[in-house]
Amino acid sequence: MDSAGSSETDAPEAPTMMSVKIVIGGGFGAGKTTFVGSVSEIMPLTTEAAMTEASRGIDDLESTPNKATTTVAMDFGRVSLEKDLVLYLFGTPGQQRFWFMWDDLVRGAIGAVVLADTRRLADSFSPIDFFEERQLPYVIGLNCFDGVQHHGVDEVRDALAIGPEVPIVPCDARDRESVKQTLITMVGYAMDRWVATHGAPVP
Ligand SMILES: Nc1nc2c(ncn2[C@@H]2O[C@H](COP(=O)(O)OP(=O)(O)OP(=O)(O)O)[C@@H](O)[C@H]2O)c(=O)[nH]1
Ligand SMILES: [Mg+2]
Repeated sequence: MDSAGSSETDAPEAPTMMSVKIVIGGGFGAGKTTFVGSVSEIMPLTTEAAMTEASRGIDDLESTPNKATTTVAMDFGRVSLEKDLVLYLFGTPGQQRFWFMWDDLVRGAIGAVVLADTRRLADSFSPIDFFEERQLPYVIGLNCFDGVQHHGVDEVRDALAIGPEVPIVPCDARDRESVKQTLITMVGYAMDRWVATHGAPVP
């Protein structure tokens, strides 16, 4: 082998950067915008609109009395998990009248986090159905409002009627490390699902 050839071979390979899209879903006020904002390395794009008197009686504000805004289109953020893996996060709107956006938001995603407020678990049914219908891998992030987990992981699994394979991760949407751990679980689960379905490593 000539010297020119060998120097080419010896040159360290530049790491291949991989970027993936993840959707953050969940019921109204489950903490989706907070989740994206606390982990994003860029100033998150948000589409918050003030909640008006007109929403009283339609939106359940009992569990989040200080909530003054709601997402009307999406949240967008970016976080690097490893030096060669970048996640693009798309938070969905929680109010049912904006759910027509969800079909566009999930396009191209490798998986989803369903944020659940354990005081209002029933709000998670529709998001779970949505991701199951589309066969998109999802994990449940149990957002512990006020640091309290009102139900254990097994209770939540029973209540939501989800299989034993779906990871349920207690988290705090306001805490960057906690959000990061939830995302790591999501990516690992999506990769496992890929291997199980395709019988081959993730490309
Ligand atoms: N105490 C506590 N408050 C939280 C937590 N996560 C979110 N919040 C608060 O709960 C409220 C709702 O949070 P958002 O992040 O706007 O919820 P969302 O799911 O994006 O809401 P929509 O887009 O309207 O569906 C805000 O006032 C947050 O500050 C949490 O883990 N603990
Ligand atoms: Mg929001």
